[in-house]
Amino acid sequence: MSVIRHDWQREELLALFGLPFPELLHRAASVHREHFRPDEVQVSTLLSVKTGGCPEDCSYCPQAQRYHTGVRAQKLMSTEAVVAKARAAQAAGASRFCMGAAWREPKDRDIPKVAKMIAEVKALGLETCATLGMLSGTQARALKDAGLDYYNHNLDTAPEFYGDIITTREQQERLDTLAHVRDAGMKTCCGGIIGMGETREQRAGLLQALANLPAHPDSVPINRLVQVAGTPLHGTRELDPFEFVRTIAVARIIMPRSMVRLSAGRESMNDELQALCFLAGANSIFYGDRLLSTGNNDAAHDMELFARLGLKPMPLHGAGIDAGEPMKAGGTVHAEIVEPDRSQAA
Ligand code: SAM
Ligand code: DTB
Ligand code: SF4
Repeated sequence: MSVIRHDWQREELLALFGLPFPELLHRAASVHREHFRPDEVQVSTLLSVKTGGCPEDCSYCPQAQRYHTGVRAQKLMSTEAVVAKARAAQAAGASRFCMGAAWREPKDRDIPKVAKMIAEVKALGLETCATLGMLSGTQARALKDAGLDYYNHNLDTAPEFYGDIITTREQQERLDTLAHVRDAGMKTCCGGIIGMGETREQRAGLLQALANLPAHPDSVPINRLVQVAGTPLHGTRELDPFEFVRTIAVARIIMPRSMVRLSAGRESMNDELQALCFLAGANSIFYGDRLLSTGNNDAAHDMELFARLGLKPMPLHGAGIDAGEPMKAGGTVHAEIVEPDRSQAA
């Protein structure tokens, strides 16, 4: 039975990364089954409610104003337009709707507008998520009061590589925002980007930082860098796809109860690579034809892939076979798909 740890050492993670591939996948798949049905994948849809024109210098990002990527700056969308998109996402099978804004941080005057969007999306019966940049404690509480379930704010990369990627804000400021989000009682969605030219040790460093947060993020988005012309990271050497799968597997092993999300970069993965990621313990995807400013996989193709693999979208309140209560000591580790007793899931 895997235990929840917050004291992972870099060497332990590197030892996991270095396991023979079949052994690593076996371990990850075993941990996955302790907490989740391996045939369920949670589907979230993203909407960019405020695109482009961002003052930050994140060197991967097509929405940073300073890079010439062709992304046009737009104003905050109207609540009506956001709700219409949320309805469509729900009708297409999404259970969570994530609203993203290309802001360093929201201004206080933006909060009531975003709060209204959140309240109306929540009223549809969707889980709500937002990613708006850094938040103060007061802003986090206002979003929580509006009905926000999750806040996405990524560590992005290992502490020692961070300064090579972003100079306009410190990683510590990200940790502060995550603390405000937890203190306000929201769930955290926090991950990073792989394939930015980091070393394996730095990939391990990102996962170590995530697992050693005061609470494991409820969702861990693992993005594979989407290389956009005009950004400084365009032209970065492509990562070996198996190294990406290893990263997913190590994330699953060290954060056993978290939803590990195959996030940006899925469009450039073939079906076989995505299947390996699901085998390695990924159990969430961004679903719908767009991410924020870039494209995503065709939704019909995703459903076809689910059908070919015998996967199904995770029901809204079915996040994990042990959701709500910790699994009883001696709980069975299933070696095959079994019907979990949903009466025990809150
Ligand atoms: N502006 C807010 C912020 O940075 O916190 C929220 C939106 S921002 C686009 C959310 C996350 O998207 C970033 O932290 C980064 O991890 C991811 N991201 C942005 N551009 C990406 C790219 N080209 N490839 C992969 N992930 C990317
Ligand atoms: C996350 O970790 N990945 C998503 C979400 N959180 C907001 C964003 C991916 C953005 C990819 C580039 C774009 O479409 O602009
Ligand atoms: Fe701005 Fe967020 Fe892009 Fe950084 S990742 S440039 S903060 S939109």
